[in-house]
Amino acid sequence: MTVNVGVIGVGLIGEDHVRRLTRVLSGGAVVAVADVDRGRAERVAAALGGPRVLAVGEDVIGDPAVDAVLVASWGPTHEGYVLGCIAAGKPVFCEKPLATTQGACLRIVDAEAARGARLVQVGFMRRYDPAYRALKAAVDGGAIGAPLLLHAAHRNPSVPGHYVDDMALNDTMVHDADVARWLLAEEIAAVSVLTPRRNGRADLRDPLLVLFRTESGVLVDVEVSMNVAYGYDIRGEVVGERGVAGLAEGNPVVVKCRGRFEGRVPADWRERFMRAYDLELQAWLEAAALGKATGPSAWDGYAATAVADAALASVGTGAWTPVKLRERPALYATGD
Ligand code: NAD
Ligand code: ISE
Repeated sequence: MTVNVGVIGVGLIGEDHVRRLTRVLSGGAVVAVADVDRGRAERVAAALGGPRVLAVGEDVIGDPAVDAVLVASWGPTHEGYVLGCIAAGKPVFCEKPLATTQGACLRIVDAEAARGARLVQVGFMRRYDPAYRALKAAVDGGAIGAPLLLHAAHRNPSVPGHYVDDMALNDTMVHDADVARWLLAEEIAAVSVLTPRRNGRADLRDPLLVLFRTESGVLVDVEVSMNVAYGYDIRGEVVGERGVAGLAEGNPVVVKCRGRFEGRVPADWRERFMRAYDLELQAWLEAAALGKATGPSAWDGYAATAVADAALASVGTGAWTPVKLRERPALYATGD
């Protein structure tokens, strides 16, 4: 069966997802797109298989030819589209963040839980990345003992012009919140945000040092940098009771020459996580063909945004701020 997909928002990642659905993955076809920038939607549609261009996102959700919807518009617009998909009974892949406030995420959780079956997959693609999967397998395998610390860095070479301070936490750091919850298999109980001297290369609160304390007392430190210039660099290392497990440098090849060695730093998230995006969307198509959803859930989207909300409350003072989650509905009792 071919899943006919409608895409809302065809900016950087929306266009890339249309490309992979059209040219890389199997079992899906993009039949409709919409973007508030209609010219952009027309260019993307013309370049990539010629799906129909519809006026607004709601038209994509309501289109009888669309079996499942991919939302890749700006974060604050996600809630309305995801709720629309749930109301229409259509599987939806929503790019992270699920929504930019925990109140909005809870409205989605409530709507899906009331339906009694999952329709939503959130774009936390790191869970599909082969290196992160190997790291999780190493931690779960028990060889390093119980985790005590997780060191992480999330370094962007630069960010787009519309990027504002809060996005470092509610758009970028949400990945690190999700990875910490997934790797350590527990919730984050409290957050503190420290603000060092600013990077003078941009007018942003940059970098940030974000600390999580998990329910069992594991401490997580995440450097969130928006303007490191040298490339896109994602790091993670779990310190256990008797060993450490960390993401290796991602290079398939290192060149040694003239007394130096050199490897490549990925240019951006598209390069670093290309395989992860392919795997997450292939899994989404396979579940959508059955009218279902698997992988990172609306609950995971809510939990990560709750961490971001607590982080935003800590900015300026660095005070440890509790993350208070609602009781988890039975629908989200298991990982999938
Ligand atoms: P972008 O600005 O390049 O693209 C967003 C597009 O959405 C634009 O073309 C804009 O015109 C369109 N848009 C905005 N509001 C709309 C609406 N109401 N209806 C239809 N179209 C609308 O941004 P981007 O980098 O592609 O990010 C889009 C989303 O994807 C964000 O939520 C972002 O956090 C997420 N994202 C995730 C990853 C990842 O690694 N998983 C990477 C990049 C972006
Ligand atoms: C972007 O939206 C992403 O999701 C990337 O994975 C992340 O690294 C980047 O900081 C965000 O802006």
